[in-house]
Amino acid sequence: MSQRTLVLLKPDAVRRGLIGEVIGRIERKAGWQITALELRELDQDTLEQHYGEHKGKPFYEPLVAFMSSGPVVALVVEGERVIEGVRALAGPTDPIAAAPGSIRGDYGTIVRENLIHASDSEESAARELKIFFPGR
Ligand code: IDP
Ligand code: MG
Repeated sequence: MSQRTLVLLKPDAVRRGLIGEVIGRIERKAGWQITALELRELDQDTLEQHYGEHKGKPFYEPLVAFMSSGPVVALVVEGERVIEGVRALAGPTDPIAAAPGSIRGDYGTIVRENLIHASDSEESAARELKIFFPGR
């Protein structure tokens, strides 16, 4: 089933020079296409919409500060089961618990600075794509 998902390479990935590494892993999956890609800084309003579900949690404010600490790369990826697939490439939220071979498992140590965001369901993907790439 072909799907679309929203991927963000977080400011740590951009600062550490891992854009190519992370995008390369996505590109090498058979049949997936990157159909939009942009380096951009995220404003508070965008982050509030994007991470609204986490508002009020202890990690919310530092997360928003981190996500606005430098540019991110926003991508739309399309292809077979891409929502589940990019989440699998990323690994679980905590990079120490993430298996080696996953993006978070290979490059992360800090939960907040876990390199990549990927939509977690069709509903989230539709909502997040509208925030980051309205009209596409
Ligand atoms: P996900 O990115 O794997 O979907 P979520 O639970 O949706 O994880 O959390 C969103 C982001 O908030 C995480 O990717 C991570 O950057 C940050 N985060 C989540 N839980 C914690 C925490 O316990 N401490 C610090 N940061 C957290
Ligand atoms: Mg999430």
